[in-house]
Amino acid sequence: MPDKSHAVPGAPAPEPPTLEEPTTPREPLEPKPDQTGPDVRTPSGAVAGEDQAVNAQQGEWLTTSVGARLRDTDHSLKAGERGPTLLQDHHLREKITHFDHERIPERVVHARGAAAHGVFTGYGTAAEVTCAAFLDKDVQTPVFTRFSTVLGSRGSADTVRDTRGFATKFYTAEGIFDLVGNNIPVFFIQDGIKFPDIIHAGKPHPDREIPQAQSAHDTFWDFVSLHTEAQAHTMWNMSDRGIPRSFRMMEGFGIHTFRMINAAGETSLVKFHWKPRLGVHAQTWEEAQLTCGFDPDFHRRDLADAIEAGAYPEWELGIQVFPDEPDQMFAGIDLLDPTKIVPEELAPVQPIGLLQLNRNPSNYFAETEQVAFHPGNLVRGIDVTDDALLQARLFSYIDTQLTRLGGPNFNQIPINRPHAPVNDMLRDGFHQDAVHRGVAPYRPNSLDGGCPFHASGADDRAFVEAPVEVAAAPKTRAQAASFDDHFSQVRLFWRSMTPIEQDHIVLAYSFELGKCYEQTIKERQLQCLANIDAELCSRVAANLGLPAPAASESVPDADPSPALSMVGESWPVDGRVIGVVTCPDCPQDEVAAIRQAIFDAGMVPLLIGPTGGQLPSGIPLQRSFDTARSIEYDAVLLAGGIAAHADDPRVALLVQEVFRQAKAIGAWGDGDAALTAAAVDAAAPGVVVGDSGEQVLTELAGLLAKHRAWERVG
Ligand code: HDE
Repeated sequence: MPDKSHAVPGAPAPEPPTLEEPTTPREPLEPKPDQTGPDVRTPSGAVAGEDQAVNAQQGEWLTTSVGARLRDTDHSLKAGERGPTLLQDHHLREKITHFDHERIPERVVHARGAAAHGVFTGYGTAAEVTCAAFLDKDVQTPVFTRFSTVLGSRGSADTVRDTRGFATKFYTAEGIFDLVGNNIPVFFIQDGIKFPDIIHAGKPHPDREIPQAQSAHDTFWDFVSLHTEAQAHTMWNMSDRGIPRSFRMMEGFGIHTFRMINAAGETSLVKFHWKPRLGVHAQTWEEAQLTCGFDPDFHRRDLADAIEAGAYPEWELGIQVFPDEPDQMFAGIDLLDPTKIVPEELAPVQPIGLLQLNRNPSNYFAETEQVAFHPGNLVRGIDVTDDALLQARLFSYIDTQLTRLGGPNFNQIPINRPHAPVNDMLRDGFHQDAVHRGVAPYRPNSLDGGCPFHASGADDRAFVEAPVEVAAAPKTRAQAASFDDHFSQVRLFWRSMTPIEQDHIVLAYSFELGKCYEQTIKERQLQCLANIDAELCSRVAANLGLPAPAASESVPDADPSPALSMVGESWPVDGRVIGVVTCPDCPQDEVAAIRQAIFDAGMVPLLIGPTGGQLPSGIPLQRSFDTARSIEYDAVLLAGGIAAHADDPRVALLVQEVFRQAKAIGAWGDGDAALTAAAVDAAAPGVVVGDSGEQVLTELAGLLAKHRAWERVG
């Protein structure tokens, strides 16, 4: 049987370390096989070579930042062994000074993130609506995707209830296209001028700076209950979409309506969607809370581990297409209102390409932290609309990098460098990496031979600003009446949920409002819920111990959209994590066989034993009864032979939590003794008991494809 122990991801280095401190000088180690940096480009987009090591540390000796070799970096230069440090110690000063400035400001929003490199392949199916070359059939474009939470600081936990960012940088041959979206298709506000307000309300209170990375507090609910256009986004947040199981199992949305332009110059309005191949899945609220303590890095670990294990996450990019009518409405929905969706039943999502993430970054700071997205990074064939939220974003993203990345040359940082030739007339500034030539960075000029020239000719591949009409209208700080309905789509969402999803929404509102201090804020939000749905309102009100108000507005009904539900289908199980509870007394050949079968099914086995170390057969244990916790596993298998440990309270806790979380549980041989000891019903939905491990695993994988055995808790 081939040894697949390497396939359990998480090793910190490409080679196992030696016990003794190494003493033989050598070149720096290569990164691990799953890791890579950005393609090596010059600041102006030219190919600089294949070897990414040219950007990494060089040689076998420790040096200063300017290459002088050092004999000692452990002792300051002093007047005698016990004397004062000398000011002339340039190495000490350089080392400490650089350290003092290692931190840069974190992103004001989306500070907490994780990213991966990958490739996007066009299907060619968008040619009717856009001339964007990267969407042509079989064109492959390198990409870098960063996922994030919105509210938390850079060091906050991954599994808080929040919106997730889903930003992709496409390094196309026609320049960079950034699709900077979220995992929720509607936004809190209809006009970007209110962004500081919603973010100030969601961030920790300014007096005590609590709570971190959460919306369960007074200022958040104060704002969204007064500012009712936020109710749609808030409902999505309270649904299971707010606590994803994995970045790999999230949809993504461009939110705004964009304009596409085809080769004939015709325009269409579109909305972007990312559809994950693994389906859309969530943690339970209990899991999300446990995970914040047990593994605050759960989502970034999951993404990196999956890529390291070869379970490359994939999403199909799709578009909803609408005619570019002067009113920019579709089926009565204002396409410029980013708090509204167009249900997929009214405008199907048409697939236009495939994203695969297949390489982990080799340096978090250089890549994930320094990547700078900008919704104004557009390519020929894709343009913006007048959505007032998008318009404000077009200003913000460049502006924020000036502080965050320390000057105007952030596009020259390796991760931000385009893969298309850059010939701008921007010059100088902090951290200028390009060495421009010529004397005339202005137009028109004759001294530099007139360079650079405007694009011209029949096929100049220049960016197209669609010549859409702008209505002559008085200047005003106002918005259209078509933005005024704040509740009907929230009701649509609620009524599109299955009963179990509705239960979770009720619990989420109850938890969040229950954490508020001020009664009036709870009452005001209950009034919003009353306008959305009377049953939702009365259930939350009952949990809060408050009366349920009657609706204060008459809200039009809309047909439910089944596409919004996350429950009911089967999905691939690639990269899912199976915890196998085992022990030295279990038949070793059975454990080895099940471990191999899990690998063969494209999943990752984590073997859990009474202690760390390895089993008598040499199979390594990844977890002990002390370090294992339910939240890590998508399903758990109880090995035959485990009966001797069935009464261990740590095993019982694991089994009970996994059971409560509606996850699949399997037991073979006498493994079911652990079910009995945990008082778990072996006949309950989602529990599989059998003689053969392989047969139990097959059934377990079938259950896992549906994500959870909801009927167990429904
Ligand atoms: Fe952002 N947003 N945003 N945003 N946003 C930022 O840009 C902003 C909005 C989104 O992984 C910042 O480089 C304003 C909508 C993502 O690096 C900042 C407004 C959507 C990311 C900023 C919005 C997003 C950001 C912070 C209202 C979904 C993370 C650092 C007009 C379609 C990108 C930075 C990454 C980041 C401003 C609204 C998504 C300050 C002013 C709507 C995924 O520029």
